Amino acid sequence: MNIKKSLSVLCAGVILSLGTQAMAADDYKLTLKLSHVFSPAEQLTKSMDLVSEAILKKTGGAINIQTFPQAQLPAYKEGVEQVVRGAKFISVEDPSFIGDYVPDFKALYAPMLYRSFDEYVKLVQTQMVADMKTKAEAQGIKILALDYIYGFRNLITQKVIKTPADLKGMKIRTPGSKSYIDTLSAMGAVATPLPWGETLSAVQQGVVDGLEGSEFTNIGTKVYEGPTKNVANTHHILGTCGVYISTKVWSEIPAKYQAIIQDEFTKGANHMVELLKSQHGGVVKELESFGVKFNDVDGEAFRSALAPLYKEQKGMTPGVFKTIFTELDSMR
Ligand code: X3X
Repeated sequence: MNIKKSLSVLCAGVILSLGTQAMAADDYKLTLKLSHVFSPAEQLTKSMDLVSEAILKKTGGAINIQTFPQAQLPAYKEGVEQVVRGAKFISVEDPSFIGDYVPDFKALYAPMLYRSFDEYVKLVQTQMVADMKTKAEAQGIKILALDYIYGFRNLITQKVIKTPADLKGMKIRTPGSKSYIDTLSAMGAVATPLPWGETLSAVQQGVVDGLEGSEFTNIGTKVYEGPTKNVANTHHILGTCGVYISTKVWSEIPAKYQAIIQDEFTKGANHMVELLKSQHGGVVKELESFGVKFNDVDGEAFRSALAPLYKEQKGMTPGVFKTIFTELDSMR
């Protein structure tokens, strides 16, 4: 076959394959199940629904993300396991649950690091966190977002808490990750891990003496209706969720749809951060109208009680905490 003919055959082949890919992309359909533990009234739930709707619309119906709140599907550690197993599944959990795969995320989610939402938002845009995301991908986890911030977590109890000594012997409910258990234990409490779905009944029945969570959790799940009317402003953890999908599933999504998915989850997080920053003052006033009382705490006493948690744990990048503190100091 002469060169001219072989070139035209080659071009025809390329056009055909591009055409097939284009057709494949146009015929492409994917349904993903998105799981989280938040309640219908909480902004995280609303934001996930808004993002999913936007993605369905902008992909012309190709990417259908079905959202499942309140742990209707596997959540917490089990939700992340679904992602690692390559399920057509999106897990929305805080970064401590990724810490089981990439320990540096436990450092990112360590207690009393951040003074504002913005500090955390800036930190997750640094090269340090980009490197952490690359490590997560090596474990099969594609991270689409890390900053669905739902507020600083404070102590929510019947008894007024001001110092670590006030927490002695008190059973405080936490989510099940080691980060929370270590944090509340270091603060002086008896950390008592429970899924959110069992938490309010455990408080009502006196199984636990209190819990910890943000004002948005307090108002959104009606914690304030129970006996725990005192909030101690420890700001011990910045509650935030990431959005995680299997790298295998992600790699099979056509690039044009990947771009839309990534863009919408990024925009969704930015929207939620700005909305909750603007809403916090009003939520505090609303909780006070329901009889909730807020008190400041001995911040220095809690900070020194938590200091041992800044010691690098097994598998963490050497100097990871030093890098975090340096980045945060550069913002202040
Ligand atoms: O993994 C996502 C969160 O860290 C879960 O925190 P949790 O179990 O205290 O739930 C927060 C509530 O707002 C859920 O309604």
